[in-house]
Amino acid sequence: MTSHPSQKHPLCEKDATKEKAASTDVFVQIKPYEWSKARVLTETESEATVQVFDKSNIGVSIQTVSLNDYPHQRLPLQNVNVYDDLIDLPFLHEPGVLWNLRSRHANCHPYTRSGPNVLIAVNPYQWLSQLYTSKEQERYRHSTNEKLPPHVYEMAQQAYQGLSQQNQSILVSGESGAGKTETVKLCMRFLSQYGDSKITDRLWYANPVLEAFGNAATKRNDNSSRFGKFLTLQFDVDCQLVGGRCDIYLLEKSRVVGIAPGERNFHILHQIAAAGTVANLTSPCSEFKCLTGKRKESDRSDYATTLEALHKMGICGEDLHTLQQALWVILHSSNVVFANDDGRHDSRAHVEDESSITILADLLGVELPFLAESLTIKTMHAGKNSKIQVPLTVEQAREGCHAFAKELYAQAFHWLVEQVNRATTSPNETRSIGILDIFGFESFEENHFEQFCINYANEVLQSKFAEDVFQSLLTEFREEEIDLGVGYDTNRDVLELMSNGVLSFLSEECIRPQGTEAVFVRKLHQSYGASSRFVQGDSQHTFGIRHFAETVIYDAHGFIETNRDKVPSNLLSLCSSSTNHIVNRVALLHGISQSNMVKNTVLFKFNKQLVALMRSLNSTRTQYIRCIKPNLCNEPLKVKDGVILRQLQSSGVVAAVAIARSSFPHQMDHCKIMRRFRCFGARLNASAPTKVQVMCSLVIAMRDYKGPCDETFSDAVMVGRTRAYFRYNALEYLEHKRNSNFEFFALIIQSQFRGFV
Ligand code: AD9
Ligand code: MG
Repeated sequence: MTSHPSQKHPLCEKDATKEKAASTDVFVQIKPYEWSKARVLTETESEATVQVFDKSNIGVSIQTVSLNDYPHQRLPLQNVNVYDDLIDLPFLHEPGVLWNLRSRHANCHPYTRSGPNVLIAVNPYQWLSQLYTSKEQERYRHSTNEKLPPHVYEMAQQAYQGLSQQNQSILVSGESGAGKTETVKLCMRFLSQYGDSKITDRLWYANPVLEAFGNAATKRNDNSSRFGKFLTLQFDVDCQLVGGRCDIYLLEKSRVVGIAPGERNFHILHQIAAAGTVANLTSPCSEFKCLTGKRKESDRSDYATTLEALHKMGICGEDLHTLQQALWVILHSSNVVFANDDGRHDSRAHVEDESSITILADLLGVELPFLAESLTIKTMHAGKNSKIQVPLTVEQAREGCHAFAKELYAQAFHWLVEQVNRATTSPNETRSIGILDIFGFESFEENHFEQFCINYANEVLQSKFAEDVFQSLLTEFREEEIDLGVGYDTNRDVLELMSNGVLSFLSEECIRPQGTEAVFVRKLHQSYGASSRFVQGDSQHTFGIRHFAETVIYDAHGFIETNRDKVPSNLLSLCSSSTNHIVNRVALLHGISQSNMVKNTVLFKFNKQLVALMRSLNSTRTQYIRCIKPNLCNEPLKVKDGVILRQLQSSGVVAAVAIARSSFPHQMDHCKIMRRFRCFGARLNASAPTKVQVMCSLVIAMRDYKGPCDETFSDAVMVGRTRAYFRYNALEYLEHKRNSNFEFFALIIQSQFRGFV
């Protein structure tokens, strides 16, 4: 569907008038990820001299571009209208998609459809209040025949309407700071219309609670969610919103003890330290080693907001006190310093300053000597009934203390999620809308275990995405009465490499007492060396995977320890003796499962969660929201082409549609075909052409057509009920021929004109 006039970018209007004269307007790839509009001045087989235009459509330079360097160096720029739906772009190529998104973004239209089930949301980084008024909500709620501009509300309303048939889900993805969490909140806000305020308020208050405990300031986002979330909104038999619950994935608990420069720990730790609410245990923030990063003026008042939200969730009194104490344990544990007497790295450690653990013992409700011993000595089984006590080195003691703090934070978070779910879940669920807010594909200079897990989840979700997009295309073709007769590439081989390969070899090394990462990588290489998806690394600790988005090289250092996720047994016994029931959970939940080492590994547990998630998603109708960052400095109205293109690729938007359209990537509706290619002699009724009429005019227009593999018209074009689909070169051939015709007529007119003179 073409956008209404107010949505047109000024550039596009200018260009539309010039379209006939500017016979060879193209997108040229100046460098990777950078496309510019240009006009071809002269052209040979291998290169073209072009006038390049800047973003304001002003010719800025003349350049010679080699047509051999990039496969799609020169792509025709036809119909520079701005479309609400990428599917309507006559040429589905990256610069075309980019042009469309960029133009919409400049005009404060952050949302664009890509087919019936996919919405692209380019983060506006400014609150476009006019888009989110209650009037707008009403408009989308009551839209029946009117096709409204693409919007998150449209997706939410479609999900709601679909409830009468089956459960629904909306998958929101994108990289950090792309706007996933805000988008989920917009969906929630829209769907809150269908519930009474008592329930919707409670659901709403779950957000500040989860964000206080699960979010932190990072370099890319001041309020970055450090966990994945699947929110299930529950509806009763009358389709009224009656409650909700959430599942969480992969909390980044390592942040508790290690923060990258310029980042902060979880908000709640800063907040509680700033507020200092536990009698006799207060310390200024700066005294806690785990609270690095800039101080926020609002930390103290934010804590008041968090407390209010906790109260709304029913977390108060003794429960709140227990939770606060657990947080203080984490803060104080970061201040414990281990030392040894002779300074040798392998000699026995002791706690340097006893006062630091006096507070800790108090908070944990255990005796001071017991705590000191648990932190510095490990008990090992020697034979059946005897145990020996082995003193720890400074390094080992520090690592044990870190493992304890991380696990305690994770357990506090899980406990909190249970309480939130208890407060918000309804027993009257008959239908549901699931909303997934999950980290997008990651590829950094160095990629570790966390990136592997995140990318594994993204591959799993991508396989569903590609299947759904392909299915919707099949439906479209069925409606067009076309038999497509093609399949599509799946990413099954990557999933097999990641689950059967990485997951099982890593598990093997995790349970082997002397397991090493080098052996894990070697086993992977031995079994998958021949796979096209496996890339050999340049050391014995690195390996690469060709993901659907791009190739990522992983550094396997730390894979085993992170995956084992062990809390030392001496600290587990300490936890079971604590008077704090959240601390007890560390021993109860972590300790029990430790008896089965494979089942306790991070990847095993995550895989199990993913399987459950996919099972539940597969029983729903799924819609997708792909959030995109327009620039890396989080500023409104700024667009960096490379940044957007990279995300389009890694979110699989263009790839998935291209997979689906691989055989017939371009399309045009019947009326347009008749209008556009009338110059080839088709004198037919252009306002309501029939399929046969369109077929006839295309046959005439393409009678000389020969594709790169000698295809003729019948191989290159499929004419459907309302539109025709073209193979890669076919539409280009028609456009080129049409432009040549115009030039020819222009010459005749010119010569006649000269004759008159
Ligand atoms: V992360 O993976 O949790 O680090 P998200 O969740 O993708 O990330 P988030 O929703 O937190 O990003 O959005 C980042 C920032 O973008 C917000 O703090 C807002 O300042 C900004 N944002 C996001 N969506 C919108 C919007 N619809 N309108 C205006 C927005 N600003
Ligand atoms: Mg987020």
